[in-house]
Amino acid sequence: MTTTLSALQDWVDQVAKLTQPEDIHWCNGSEAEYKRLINQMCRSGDLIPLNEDDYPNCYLHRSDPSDVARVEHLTYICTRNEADAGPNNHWMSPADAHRKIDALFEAAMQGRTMYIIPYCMGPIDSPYARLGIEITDSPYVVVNMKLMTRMGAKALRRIEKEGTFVKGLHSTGDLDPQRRFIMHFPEELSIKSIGSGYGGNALLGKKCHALRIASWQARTEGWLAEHMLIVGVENPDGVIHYIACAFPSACGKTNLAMLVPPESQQGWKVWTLGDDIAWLHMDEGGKLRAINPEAGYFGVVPGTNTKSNKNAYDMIKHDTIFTNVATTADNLPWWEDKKTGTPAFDWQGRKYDPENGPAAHPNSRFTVSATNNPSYSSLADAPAGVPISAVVFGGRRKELAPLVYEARNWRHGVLVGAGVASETTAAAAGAVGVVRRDPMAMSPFCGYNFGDYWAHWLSFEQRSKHLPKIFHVNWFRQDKAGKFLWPGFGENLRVLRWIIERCDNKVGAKETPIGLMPNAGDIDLKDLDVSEETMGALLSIDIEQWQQEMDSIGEYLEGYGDRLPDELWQEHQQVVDALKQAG
Ligand code: OXD
Ligand code: MN
Repeated sequence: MTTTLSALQDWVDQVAKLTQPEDIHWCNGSEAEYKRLINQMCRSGDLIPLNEDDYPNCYLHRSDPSDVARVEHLTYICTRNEADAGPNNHWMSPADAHRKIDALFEAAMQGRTMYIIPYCMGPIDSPYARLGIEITDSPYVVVNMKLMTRMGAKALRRIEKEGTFVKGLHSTGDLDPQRRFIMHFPEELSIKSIGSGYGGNALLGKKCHALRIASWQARTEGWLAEHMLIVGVENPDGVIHYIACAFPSACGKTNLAMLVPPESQQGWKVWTLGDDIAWLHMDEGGKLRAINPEAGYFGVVPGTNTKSNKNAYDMIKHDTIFTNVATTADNLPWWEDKKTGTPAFDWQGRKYDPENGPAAHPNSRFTVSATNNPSYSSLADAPAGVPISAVVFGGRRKELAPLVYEARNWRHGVLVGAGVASETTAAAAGAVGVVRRDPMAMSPFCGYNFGDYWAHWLSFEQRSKHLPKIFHVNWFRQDKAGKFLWPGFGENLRVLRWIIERCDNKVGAKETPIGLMPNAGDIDLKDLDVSEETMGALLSIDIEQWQQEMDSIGEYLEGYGDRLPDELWQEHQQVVDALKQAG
């Protein structure tokens, strides 16, 4: 397979000249190709087959121990004008970035096969989908891209028809962290990544294309590319509301997207459309419609058990690639909180010794096709996507943020999103558990200046009277002794139900300085071990703490100088004034 598109062929030739691969393989995306690469990697030791009886077609990949997470400090947005990348990104001029990274790509593929992966982000026939080509020397990337995207011949045909595609060049290089960079050139719709095989750094369709480059494209084309799950919540009458939720990495997006309703919530069902990324377009009626650009999940494994996420637990029992989990003596994958089995070998393949830390890496991952998921919604493949009733922001906060509150209107909702903060997790290299600002959960992923991004969000208000309502949730609030106040997981459905009732104007709410909150008794607590008193604590707001929070948000927003839209300041002032009055 080669191509009729000369721009593509020229680029492939240029890359081959620079990187000097031994072979070139155009991926067609077939099952046979997938199997062949899997077998090849089993022979080379890149993959280890897992217990075929209990985990059929499942494989383990052990990465280099220095290459286990996204590397935000080595991730750059390379725009001609530094201010366009904004204080939220590391910046390098395109000329310097190309020079620096091309030097690392020189002869990088010697002795290796160069794979050309045509892929489509979004349903293949969707007008909202966008195309890309990833060139890589990693067969691990190819098989992961096969599970995560619509990859192969059909995507290539659409690329040849449209002529436009995002160019992604990747090599695992020598895995030396000193020679590792993830560079984005939004003005050129291109990405260059070297020195890492980790998902977020190497599967270029995901964070690099579907968020950083797409967010830039989305601004110029009038849509939004967001770090959001998409879920359909079906009530006992069969009516489904679709909700898009933005939480920072490893804050439970996959769990919420695959929520299993508890027994007390008879008749409710939850359908998964996506667990990480949503592209939101406005339709002719002014409704926001969402597609999930991805076709698979790259999820955090530890903590997955039959109670926390039964769907995910079952979904990863077959046709799954595991990265950096531990194994048991009978070669089953094992991870902390799996609640069954014991580890024999840790994620680095050493005999398990608790002295060496957790058996599975805290950011160990599964890669799996979305169709494996028992709660998969076939609308995930619908070209027109689904209409969104509510947008929900959230973070991991021990204190301060109540279980749920609603923004007064779209503008206020943009401020609520801009103020999101969360404790850091193992999904990115660096300290864990430190509170940091993560506006719209997009801090590591917005491909341009956040000031311009908020202005873009605000601009939707002028375009429609039918925008979704905006909410904020916090599943992670703790008491003084460090105990979680809310049980989370399946019980989160109770909060989603309140959100839906608000969208349908079926329930009232209490006005507070930070937004609208549930009245006592409006969140169903039937058969739940949460007392009225605990619920009171979950829904309490501490005026003094919130005043400090607004000061801290204000200081953060000031960092965006004159790129910050005035409307956001006005919204900020409104909350500050309301808190003053209440205090
Ligand atoms: C992810 C992340 O892998 O957000 O989804 O880091
Ligand atoms: Mn994510």
